[in-house]
Amino acid sequence: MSFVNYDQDGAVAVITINREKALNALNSQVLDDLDTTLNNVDTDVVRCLIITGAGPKSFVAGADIGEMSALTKEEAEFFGRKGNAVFRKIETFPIPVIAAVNGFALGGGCELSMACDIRIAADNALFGQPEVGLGITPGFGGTQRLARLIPVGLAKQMVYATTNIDANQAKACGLVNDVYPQEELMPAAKKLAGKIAKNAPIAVRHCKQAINEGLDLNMDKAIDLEAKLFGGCFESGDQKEGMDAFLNKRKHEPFQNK
Ligand code: DAK
Repeated sequence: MSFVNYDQDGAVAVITINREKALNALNSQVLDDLDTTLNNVDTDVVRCLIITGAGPKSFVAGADIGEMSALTKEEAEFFGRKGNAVFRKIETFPIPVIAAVNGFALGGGCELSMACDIRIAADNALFGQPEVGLGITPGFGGTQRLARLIPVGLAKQMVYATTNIDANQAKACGLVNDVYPQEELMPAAKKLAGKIAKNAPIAVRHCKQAINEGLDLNMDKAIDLEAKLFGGCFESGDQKEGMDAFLNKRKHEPFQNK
């Protein structure tokens, strides 16, 4: 049995962390299942992924505290590396990934959402990094990605004081793009994913790479990276079709990913 469901509908696929009884907490098996699921995504066909949690209450309530409680230093390091490798796989996944945050996004759950390109939330979402209350530091990127996504003082308060923020506060500080009533979250996520999937896939992938890698570079290097990725779109069928359609005042044909 897998703790991760995968549902593909054309160019959009939904990954659901499915361990509802434990509020979708991430144990080793969930991380392994997530890794395997990601490895099996057919990125020739799928153009946008959505990650969400099973049930109405929780996206992911963190790493599994029961499993972590008994770890030795070496095992904890291994567990941390496993989680970080999966989260990094999501962050660098060739196609965009949307987190549809449907409730608790605590600890590893907040961190999972931050590894995604875009976060949207249901109005019951709650974001936080409660780790220091458990005697540990955030270990799946929480000290790094949070401070890059929201004002650093607020990130520090969330991490040092374990202050949680609700969906509206998350929107106000830019952690999520939009907030929806619970029942509207997945339709909204699919609509957004569909919009992304309709655009030229090679160009979208290159944009993801340019933005993510560019953020770690100085502006001269970042612009150089952008130029390379811009050039990389040319001579593709989709570039020719997109521009030809504009010049001839017609709607472009569906992009072909080539
Ligand atoms: N782990 C394991 N089980 C969890 C869980 C978690 N994080 N969160 C909830 N559950 C389980 C509960 O134990 C309970 O199980 P049963 O008792 O029914 O068997 C079930 O889910 C329902 O939870 P509650 O009964 O507590 O539900 P409530 O609505 O009353 O409360 C809650 C919901 C989300 C407020 C509460 O469950 C809660 O506070 N959960 C823990 C949240 C949390 O502290 N999350 C952060 C976990 S620490 C690192 C790598 C990774 C990490 C750190 C370091 N390194 C390598 C350095 C990551 C750390 C974390 O994510």
